[in-house]
Amino acid sequence: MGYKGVDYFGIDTLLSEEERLVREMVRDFTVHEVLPIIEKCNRESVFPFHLVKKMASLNLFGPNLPSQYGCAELNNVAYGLIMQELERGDSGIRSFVSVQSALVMYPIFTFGSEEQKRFWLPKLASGDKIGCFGLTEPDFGSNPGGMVTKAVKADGGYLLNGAKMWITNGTIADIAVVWAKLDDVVHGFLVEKGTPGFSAPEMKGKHSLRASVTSELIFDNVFVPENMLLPNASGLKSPLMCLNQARYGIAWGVTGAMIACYEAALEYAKSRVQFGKPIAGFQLTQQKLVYFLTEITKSQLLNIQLGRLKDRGELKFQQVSLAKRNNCELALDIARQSREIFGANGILDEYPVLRHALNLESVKTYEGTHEMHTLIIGEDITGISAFSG
Ligand code: TGC
Ligand code: FAD
Repeated sequence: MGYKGVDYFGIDTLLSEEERLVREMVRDFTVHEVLPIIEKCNRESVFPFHLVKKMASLNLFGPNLPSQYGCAELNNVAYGLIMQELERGDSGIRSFVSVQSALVMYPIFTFGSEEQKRFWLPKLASGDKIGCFGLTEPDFGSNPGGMVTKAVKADGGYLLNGAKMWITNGTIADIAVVWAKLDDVVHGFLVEKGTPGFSAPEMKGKHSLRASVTSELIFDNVFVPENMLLPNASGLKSPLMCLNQARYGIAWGVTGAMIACYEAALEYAKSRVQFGKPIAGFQLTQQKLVYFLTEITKSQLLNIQLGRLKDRGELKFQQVSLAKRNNCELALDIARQSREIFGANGILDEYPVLRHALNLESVKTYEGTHEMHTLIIGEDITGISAFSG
């Protein structure tokens, strides 16, 4: 019998048949294509590039975008389930799909001209082109509105100068969605790999997300033709709208990482004997396992409602913040405590728990730190901004 997942509350009954089928398909992909290779990729710090075409063949890129652009046109719950199953494998694989879908295809779909959509979306959906999203700068992470990357009008286009940092997929991307100020207003630009003055060196030395490419983007008088400006993006709100899509996927994704850690810890606890009995028989171990299952179940219910709200067009960005904040915090805690159940064995890459814990350090940080989401929700419920001053 195939892998059944964790479903303590019969949450499957809340899913449509199509949603379950999509989940099973990606579950199968993770079992057969990701889990057998991921520890090696992590150890060697390489992204498994050969999976790109396989993921494209399963329609995993931009899966909630319209079929006229080569996408699967699934609902947002199915999209979330895709993220959950991918991150049960590794946060780096989910990151790749998040960036391609939520941070590259979504902005082109939402802010692009019809010509840009027709040209880029089918190529990104088929994995023939890879994208990245450049918002964060060396001196502006939580506060992207302070960005100093700048575009100035030039004959037939724009000249771009500045630098981005911590950009997932940067080095392997064919196209970068870059946010820069033009006359002091944030705009989105599409910058192609190989454009003179544009380079994307890979950042090395990461203890986290090792199976994912992270890069700098450097713009030294890069000429961007007029038709590569995203015509319908204007102001910081435009990149922030993209972040909502990615944060939504992360809320679902990290539930997959929680499930991976819980299942590994449960299996280990039942077989590891100390003081004459399996460690699963000690109350303190059971307390941890019950805590993991409880938080997994709560996050699954949160995600479903999040998805249903999104499908009805009723989702507020502050609700996305609440789910991203909560689920990332819990996932990291579950991964760390799972590692403890393994004792010394927990530091070996024979088991997935420390890899997930280290990955989740990034996932809790990117797409808005825990503190940023606290302040976003805090502002929403009090009406008072506490970001500065
Ligand atoms: P603020 O004045 O609050 O907002 C400007 C305008 O935008 C509106 N807004 C949003 N709209 C849609 N979605 C959101 N999430 C929005 N947040 C704010 C806001 O209402 C306002 O609209 P209007 O009509 O009044 O103009 O802007 P601020 O400069 O004070 O900043 C707000 C803050 C701190 C919340 C924001 O900058 C923020 O979210 N900071 C965190 C930065 C972040 O998350 N960066 C992520 C980079 S990308 C990444 O990490 C990819 S990881 C990839 C992977 O998966 O591998
Ligand atoms: P800082 O903003 O310097 O924050 C440092 C600390 O100060 C944090 O704890 C923060 O919460 C706290 N802090 C800051 N301001 C306040 C405040 N007002 N009140 C209280 N506390 C505060 N970015 C992209 O644009 N594209 C990508 O593809 C991308 N991929 C990434 C991949 C990885 C592996 C990582 C690690 C990051 C990635 N990022 C990406 C960048 C990520 O979004 C930023 O790291 C994140 O937004 C935080 O910014 P920072 O690291 O500069 O931290």
